[in-house]
Amino acid sequence: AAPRSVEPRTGVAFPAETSGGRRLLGVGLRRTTILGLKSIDVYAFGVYADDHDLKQLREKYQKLPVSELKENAELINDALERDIRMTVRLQIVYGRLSIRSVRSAFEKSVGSRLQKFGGSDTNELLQSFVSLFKDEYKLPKGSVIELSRESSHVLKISIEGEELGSIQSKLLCKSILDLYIGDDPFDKNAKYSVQENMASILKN
Ligand code: DAO
Ligand code: DAO
Repeated sequence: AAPRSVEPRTGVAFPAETSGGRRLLGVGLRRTTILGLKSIDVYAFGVYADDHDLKQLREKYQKLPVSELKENAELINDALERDIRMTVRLQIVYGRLSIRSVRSAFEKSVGSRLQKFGGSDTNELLQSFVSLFKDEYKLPKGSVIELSRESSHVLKISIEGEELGSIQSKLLCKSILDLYIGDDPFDKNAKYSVQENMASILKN
């Protein structure tokens, strides 16, 4: 079955395919709490992957039934690790996002994953990426950001179709994707849908 393409709580719609023919696998919502109290919806997101690249994993998983693949942690691990082109498309729903708060949220969320996967010496990598987020950018409601893992683990970031920069780092690519499909994802239903659709692509 095709994945749902509208994030239900925000009404944000995602194209079935994104740049380079990557296919939509799941949609979700990133929320946060401010002042430890109020919950806000920050952005809706869609997770995409290149079919052909995913099929690298076919040989390894083909023998398992879809029902098992949907729950298989190793499959997610391979999706995070391997040279598979993927994109996370974000659409901002919060109307008062400042670049300063994006930077500090990023340092927290991505920073914790860099530490989890890379150990202690990751601050320079984090700062080199965060330095791309210049104060003069604006992210009004509706803005679209794409975080893409290109071939050979190049992370590319674009806002409204304009490339902001790219950096080659397997660790950074993995850490960002982990926010959406890893162990403690922003939206469990989104992760579940991504994995279910990966499983069915591998069986086709
Ligand atoms: O206005 O202080 C505030 C709350 C801002 C919350 C920011 C969360 C940012 C999450 C990352 C967004 C990435 C586009
Ligand atoms: O939600 O915590 C998170 C991670 C969000 C990653 C988004 C990075 C977007 C950066 C855009 C910067 C624009 C100046």
